[in-house]
Amino acid sequence: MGELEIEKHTQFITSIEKKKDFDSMVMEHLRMSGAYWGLTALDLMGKLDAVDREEVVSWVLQCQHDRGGFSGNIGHDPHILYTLSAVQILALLDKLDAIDADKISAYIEGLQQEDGSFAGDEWGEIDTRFSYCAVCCLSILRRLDKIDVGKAISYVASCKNFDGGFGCTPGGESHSGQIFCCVSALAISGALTHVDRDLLGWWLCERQVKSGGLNGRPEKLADVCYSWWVLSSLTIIDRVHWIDKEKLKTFILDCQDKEHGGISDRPDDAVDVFHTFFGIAGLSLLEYPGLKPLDPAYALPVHVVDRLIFGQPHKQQP
Ligand code: GRG
Repeated sequence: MGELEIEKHTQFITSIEKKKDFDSMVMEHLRMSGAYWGLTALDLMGKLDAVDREEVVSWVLQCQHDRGGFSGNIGHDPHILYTLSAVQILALLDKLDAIDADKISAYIEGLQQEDGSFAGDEWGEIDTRFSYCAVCCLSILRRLDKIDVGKAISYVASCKNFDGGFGCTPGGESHSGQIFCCVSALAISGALTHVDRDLLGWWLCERQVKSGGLNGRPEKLADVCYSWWVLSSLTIIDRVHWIDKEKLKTFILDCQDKEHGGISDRPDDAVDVFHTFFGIAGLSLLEYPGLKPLDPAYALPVHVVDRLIFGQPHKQQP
């Protein structure tokens, strides 16, 4: 297992920008989320100074469109997913004053539908991921009152299943990724009463397999990214002690490329920035020594959330 290779992971993340390989080409349209994963991972490791903050902020601002939303890269179309990533990056870098929060709020407000759900962009796909993006983004901007929060909560609650989990739309299969989105959206909106903690906690802790890793739904393979999607949800509902934390820690550390840095989905697979972030994020929730704590609902370091939302240190609601 060994230790978390902080120096190697820092090198891996900061070298991504210079690479012109296949991975960077296929990720070009979602660079904003890639930047959020990389920068947040660096901050958790105490290595954010390895990047040029001004350069990052200038690029983020160039991705904003007239209607207020952000795209995944310059020259692409805006989407709520990248709008959240952009706002998270600016929050992380303490640069929210560089943007017009009312304009972003108007863009998000325009995506809310009559039933309370959210479209991802002008093309109208509906998914509880977008409900989370809307609620998280507006909460960071302190403008939750710009949408119909009651309807947003009702829509998310309507996606709850008999097993305690949540899906993309009403009746959709429970999946750990969607559970993170729904539970976090409800937590941020102060509506966790819609969650059956014991039933959901049981379903989530059943995600741990023999290797110690977590899968996203029954009969699927373990993947490091579920260390975040499952563990953040368990943290919010206060049921982390229902899994074997040491075995999960070992699984994540076994997914490191100890020579070149980076973390993969499973041991010995190719590393990427998505799994590197979610591996480090999972370890942070497991209170791995030397890592800063990450807020399970906002997916931002606790010190950032404290500064933005609470103005002082806080504890997650029990
Ligand atoms: C700020 C952390 C953060 C998130 C923003 C984009 C988003 C909001 C949430 C995504 C939630 C989600 C659906 C995650 C799952 C991603 C994933 C690995 C999907 C793979 O699905 P399958 O069906 O994999 O290919 P399984 O593991 O089920 O076989």
